[in-house]
Amino acid sequence: MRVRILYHDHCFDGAASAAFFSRLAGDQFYPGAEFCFTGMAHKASQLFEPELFDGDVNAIVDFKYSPDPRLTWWFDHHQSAFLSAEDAAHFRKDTSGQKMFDPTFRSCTMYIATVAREKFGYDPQDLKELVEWADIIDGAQYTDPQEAVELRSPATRLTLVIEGSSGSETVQKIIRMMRHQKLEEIAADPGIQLIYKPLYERHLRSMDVIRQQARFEDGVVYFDLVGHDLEGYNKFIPYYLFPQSTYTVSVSTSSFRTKVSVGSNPWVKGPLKYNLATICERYGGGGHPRVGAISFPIGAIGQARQAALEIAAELRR
Ligand SMILES: [Mn+2]
Repeated sequence: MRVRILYHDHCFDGAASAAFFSRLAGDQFYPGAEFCFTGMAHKASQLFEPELFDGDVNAIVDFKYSPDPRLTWWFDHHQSAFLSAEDAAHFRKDTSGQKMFDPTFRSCTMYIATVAREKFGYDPQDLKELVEWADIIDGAQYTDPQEAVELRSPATRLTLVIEGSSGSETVQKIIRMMRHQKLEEIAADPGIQLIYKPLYERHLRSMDVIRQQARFEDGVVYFDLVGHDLEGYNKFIPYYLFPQSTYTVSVSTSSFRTKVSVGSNPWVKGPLKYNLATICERYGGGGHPRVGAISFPIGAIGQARQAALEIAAELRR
């Protein structure tokens, strides 16, 4: 029996969701199953190639819905969970009881853990730390920008590795470790340390670059990282540098896309004026009310910059 798990790649919550779901699946439903993981990224072209669903059981966690009949399980908490109105209608007709969506959860890991406990009576005590940290990280519940940026806890150091490592191999190694090991142990693993060190240097460099590039005006921090190869920078750096800011808009590039990121300062108290997922959806992107993104094709830098400038102008109003 092979269980294929598609998860949101380069995201702590995506990795933790994959680890938690694989434990639920192995302990409660498919004993002895072999788990295979596939990291999913938002991109401008087709998301789900048909050959992705190659398991006896196929699951998607912390990522968009697919109407593919081979999909067995689905858990997501993103406001923009459906690629189309047809997909949303397809989900509403589902009768399996194994496709679940609740955008009120701060993290998909907490969502899966809650459903596992309430619906399936599964409550693994050894994964409590993982679930709590996923909720802090994905829900931006850090005490202050220092906690998020200075990387003093194992979970924040692992976040740097998960967000910054190239390819999916390292993230999948971490997912397999998350199934049974403490975060402290994983972060201290010599193989993970080897990847962490250069990423930490890059993290420090990204702070310098953002400090140089950023323009702060009417509550909005705007910066352009095109040419700096810094996609996956720590998204709390702008609020560490500009604690009085409310929103961040940035443009960055990677090997497979040009990305506009739109975020809000989690330490600003009270409701925000704009829903960032809704703004990003207008440009073909999505996310959550307080953080969103838009993916453009490689090379579509002009188009991405125009969208970013328009959004920054809107947020300054
Ligand atoms: Mn998530």
